[in-house]
Amino acid sequence: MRDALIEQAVQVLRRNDRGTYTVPTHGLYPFQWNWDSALSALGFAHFDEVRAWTEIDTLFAHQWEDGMVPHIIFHERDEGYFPGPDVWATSRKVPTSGITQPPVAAFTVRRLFDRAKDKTLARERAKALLPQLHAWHQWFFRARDPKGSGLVAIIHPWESGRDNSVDWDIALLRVPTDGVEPFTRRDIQHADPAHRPTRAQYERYIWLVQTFRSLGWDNTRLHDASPFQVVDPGFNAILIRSCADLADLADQLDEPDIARQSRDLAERGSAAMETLWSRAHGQYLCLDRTTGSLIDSPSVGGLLAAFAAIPADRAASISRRIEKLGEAAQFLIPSHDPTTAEFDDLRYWRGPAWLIVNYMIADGLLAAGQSDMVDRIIADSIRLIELSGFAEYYSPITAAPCGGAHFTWTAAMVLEFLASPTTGPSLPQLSGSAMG
Ligand code: 9WN
Repeated sequence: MRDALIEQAVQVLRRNDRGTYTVPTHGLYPFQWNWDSALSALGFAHFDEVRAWTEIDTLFAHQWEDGMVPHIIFHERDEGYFPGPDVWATSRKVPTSGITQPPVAAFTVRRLFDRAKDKTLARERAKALLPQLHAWHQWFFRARDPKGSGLVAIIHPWESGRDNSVDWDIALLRVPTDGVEPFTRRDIQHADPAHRPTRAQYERYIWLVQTFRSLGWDNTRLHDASPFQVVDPGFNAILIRSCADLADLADQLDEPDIARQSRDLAERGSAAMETLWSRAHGQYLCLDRTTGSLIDSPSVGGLLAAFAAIPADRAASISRRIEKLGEAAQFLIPSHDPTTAEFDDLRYWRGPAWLIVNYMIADGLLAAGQSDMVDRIIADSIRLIELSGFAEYYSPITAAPCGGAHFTWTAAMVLEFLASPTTGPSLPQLSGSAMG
């Protein structure tokens, strides 16, 4: 069974490979997405290290001059996705969107580097990427933390990667819909509308895009101009982890300045993360920066905080939270608490389980010594694959496959879970035969 799953995962990656980048899945998402690519490279590394590095190189070839790495790169024209390049209108030679996504790339690069069989190649590629990764991280603190709080805000739900999470509901109501140009959604032609965000949410997503576009995508203005500014613990944990990983990598690659600056950013972020802790929920919560209040929404974003180094008692509490969620769900980890009224087991980020999130939480909890919970998360992830294939996401109640099929990052995570020396502690090592 394990070898068959590995073989299928490799096939999914090959099917979505466009040579120098991968699409998340055929049809629904026909371009390169930022954190999809970064996480998918981990999968490629199991059978083609050169291809893994190329995925990251392509992503960073489209970094903006100010340091931002965009969330979508529109390498080829395709009318199957909305909003396409004409809506974003960012005036790039190869069109891109104008917002970003969770900065998981430095974590990936460090992992590729540490595990590399071809050390010479890894050194060369990592060394070249180091300043670009650092520039992106610095951009975040400049453009999305203008008051120097140590934590960054997202200014569009799409930046979080958890597009329609319950976390954004109240803040999103502050985004108007007047003046939104007429549009036709394409996503609901590929996926079940009951699994996707609502029309009312899309109108607000597009209002934000139009507003940022009218400001010329000038990142010195967008943060303050946005009526939506949310500090997401999951997003910040990814940034903090990436800064810490970049610091270690920079030490190994003899770049002391990048190492020191990255370590400072990670330390400041970790200290500030404590302001997001909720004793009542036993997990971290989002902060609405426009009101200054924590958002009372116990979502997986607050559990993903474990991806960064957090105090041991916090990690233990998060582990207990996940255990509790497991009493109401058959499959870990629901993206929202199943005991709340807002939970919807099929609708995207309002309940379904996502393997990439499982992977990052498991990775963080493993480092924090929560290995029993890690084993459970990995076992549930594999059960989802066995029952429902390589879907975009799954009902945590029934395991029903949702969204797009043959999903790239889901396949990459399966390779990580089944073939990885660091995240599959209780699973015996595989022979390389199926990886061909
Ligand atoms: C908008 C590609 C992306 C993921 C996101 C996921 C979804 C896009 C969409 O798909 O978002 O970026 O159109 O729904 O929410 O996390 O990167 O897989």
